[in-house]
Amino acid sequence: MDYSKYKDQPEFQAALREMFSSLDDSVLNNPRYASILETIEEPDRIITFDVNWVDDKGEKHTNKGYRIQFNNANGVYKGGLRFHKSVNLSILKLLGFEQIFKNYLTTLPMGGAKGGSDFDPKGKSDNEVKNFCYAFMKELYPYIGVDLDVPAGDIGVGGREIRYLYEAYKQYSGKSDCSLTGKPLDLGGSLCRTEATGYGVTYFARGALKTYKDTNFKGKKVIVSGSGNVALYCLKKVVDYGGTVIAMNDSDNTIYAPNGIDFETIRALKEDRRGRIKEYKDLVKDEVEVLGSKDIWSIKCDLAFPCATQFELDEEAAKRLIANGCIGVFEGANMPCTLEAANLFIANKVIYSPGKASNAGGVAVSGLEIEQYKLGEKWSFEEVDLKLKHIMKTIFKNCYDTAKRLGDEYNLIKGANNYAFVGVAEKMLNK
Ligand code: NDP
Ligand code: 2IT
Repeated sequence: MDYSKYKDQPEFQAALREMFSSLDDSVLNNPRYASILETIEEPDRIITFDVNWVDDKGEKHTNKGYRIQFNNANGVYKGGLRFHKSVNLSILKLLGFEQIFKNYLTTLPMGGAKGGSDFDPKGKSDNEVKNFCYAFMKELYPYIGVDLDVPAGDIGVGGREIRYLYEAYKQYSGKSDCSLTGKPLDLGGSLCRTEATGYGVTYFARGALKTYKDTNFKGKKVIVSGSGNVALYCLKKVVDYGGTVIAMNDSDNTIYAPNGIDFETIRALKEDRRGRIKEYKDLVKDEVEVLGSKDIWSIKCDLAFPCATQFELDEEAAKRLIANGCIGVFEGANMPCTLEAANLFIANKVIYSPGKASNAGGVAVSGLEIEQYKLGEKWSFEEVDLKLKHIMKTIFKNCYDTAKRLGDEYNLIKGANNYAFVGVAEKMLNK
């Protein structure tokens, strides 16, 4: 595959390299898949628009808005919206491409999409975020719908933003179908969606630890990077299972708490007050050290859950984790490890799970939110959580069995990619 044509889209190029360098010869040389190997990198549709919004002083601003409808062979376009100042087409194509295969892995009927804006929600008032969300949806609403394209959250888009976006969607379209997931409960959201990605990556890790190393979370020192939606609920479930989360970060700082980070304290700081992670030190009596954001991977741990953003963990960080005795790295974020880092883990028999497999719990429960809407049902937290556990177990089994069949048991990149590529390709051929 010639990646050079994407030299101006380095993030997307990295996603293509991860996929195509992992495909088995039996897939790459199969004439049945020849045309698909050539065309799958092209999104079906890229929608771009200007988002014109007004701040609290009455000043006008314009941001870029995007929706990439990548592939709907496996069902309705599905994937989150990201609001972050770094957002561009290359990053969204990486995320949209990953989403195609992730969504197939969930076993639910969903195609792949992604979208967002370079709008920076940091330091904006609720009213400014609301103005932005309404302006964004004014442009996007004609392109989405429960049987067409169903966005959800991602970095910078949580319950508050989805509320504004959904209310705007209803106002502009006159419809109240399930055209967004991750909705607050009063707007028809699903129980356990908030927890789903973080819980899901922990369920995946639990199965992998048992299968590869015949061990569990009890007594393990764990690093969870980030401190947003995915990281918080990963911490919660790791602690439920007997592990201790000793470090987390945001883009400014790392907190190192050798006796463990308290879930409710960090949740309230980040979710309720939108505070910065270094403030945690003043909220607890325990010993807490505040370090630089990048220092997180220098801390000695047994398990690592990168849950912040793409390429946060590079080869140098991987070497340090391995030297420090880390036995498992489970991606909660999308492509947080560089391919060089991931290959180092695999070569050293550190369990490594690619995000498209281990963070699929979020979009899986989004799929269950759509299912509940279509059936006119409301499932209990326990029901959804049980279905999530089952889905994560199935994802692990399919990836692990494929890796083993290909003679590379520790290579879950191969496991996930070969399983999902063939599955998506067959859907495309049968469309
Ligand atoms: P949030 O916006 O809730 O949190 C993002 C966290 O990552 C924040 O702590 C943020 O810190 C940190 N972060 C962002 N950029 C950087 C950076 N450049 N360096 C260090 N830290 C950074 O997002 P989510 O928790 O929802 O998403 C986290 C990851 O998980 C993303 O990769 C996302 O694509 C992925 N994901 C999310 C799912 C979901 O359902 N939400 C589902 C599956 C995957 P700061 O506040 O300083 O920016
Ligand atoms: O990366 C992801 O899977 C998400 N941000 C969740 C997408 C969704 O549609 O729930």
